[in-house]
Amino acid sequence: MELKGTPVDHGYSMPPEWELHSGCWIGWPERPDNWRDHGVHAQRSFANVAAAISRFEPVNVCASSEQWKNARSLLPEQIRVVEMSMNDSWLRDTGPTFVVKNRITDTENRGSRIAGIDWNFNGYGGVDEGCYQDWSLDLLITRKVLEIEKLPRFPHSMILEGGSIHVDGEGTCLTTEECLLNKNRNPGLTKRQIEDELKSYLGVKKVIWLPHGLFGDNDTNGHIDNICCFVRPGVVLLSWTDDESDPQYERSVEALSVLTKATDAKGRKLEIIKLHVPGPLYMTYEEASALEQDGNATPRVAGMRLAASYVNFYIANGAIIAPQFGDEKWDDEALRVLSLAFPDREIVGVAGAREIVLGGGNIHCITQQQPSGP
Ligand code: KQY
Repeated sequence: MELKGTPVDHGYSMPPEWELHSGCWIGWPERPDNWRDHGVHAQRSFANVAAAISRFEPVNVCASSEQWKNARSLLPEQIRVVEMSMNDSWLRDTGPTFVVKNRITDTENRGSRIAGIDWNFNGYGGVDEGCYQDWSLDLLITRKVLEIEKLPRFPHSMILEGGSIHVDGEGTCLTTEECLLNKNRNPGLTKRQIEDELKSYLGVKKVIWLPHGLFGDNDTNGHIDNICCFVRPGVVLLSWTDDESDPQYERSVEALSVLTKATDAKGRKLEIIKLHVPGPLYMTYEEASALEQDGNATPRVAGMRLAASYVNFYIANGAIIAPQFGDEKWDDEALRVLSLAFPDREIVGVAGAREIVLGGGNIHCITQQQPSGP
């Protein structure tokens, strides 16, 4: 069902990721120009992420008709596998941004307590600058998920991917100028107009803009979910490097400076926790050669810097599902920092995150939480 007007008009807002979920949605990788060896390695990593999350909340994996049987065979029984066609498998960006109605005392409020925003999508920047040429199937994913769940839908004409926003549930949104103000997304909208849309769709009162995302995150033009996220209201984790010769250093320092000066919607200064990036990691020749690149997607070449960051984790009910890249030094350090940041949650590291980052994102990018609602 399509709802007219904005989520805020109807009393909805986007809850923070740490609020209770009724489940999680994940896609299934298969396109051979993005996932080496026809996705077999990435599929194992996606399956490990899905299995890890399913210990804490119900998981739905969406796989194409060609891949349904394979996905079913690689996933634990308790995971629901839904047949769904898609151009690629980033449900954070192509699935619904769920919003909930908080005003439980409102007697007029008889509708669903949960709805989904169906943002417009252009394959991460359109035909000339995006990741792939045809996103017609991705454009239908949100509608399909909401139909399966029988939830109302708020369509929006603005191009926006879920990985480009984080909210604290108390009125603040974090995002990057590099992505949201990029001319390959919404060239007709000013910064002020984009802020206004975020306010009336997410229910936020203040937007904190970081200038850039993670170095090397060219696929998404710097999604926020690789560089910075909320731990709880007033506290953020920031992708960091101590290596001044790494181009990431300048970006982390720049973000630190903005965050240090910022106040959130409640007027609080932010506590900033640094989370060191792995590597730096690069695509190898062997990895690049196992891709079948036919011109329908942006070339992925040996030597390219991988957009690898530990900030790209998923907050499940009672747990943090965190990427592990096989980096002897920084994998353990990330788990340590996350366990201090989230003392009440089990920290679950998932090995094989390199296979996901080879495709351009990580655990947060492939997941989409569905809130339980009030
Ligand atoms: O990181 C993400 N949210 C998605 C990355 C898309 C990459 C496509 N090659």
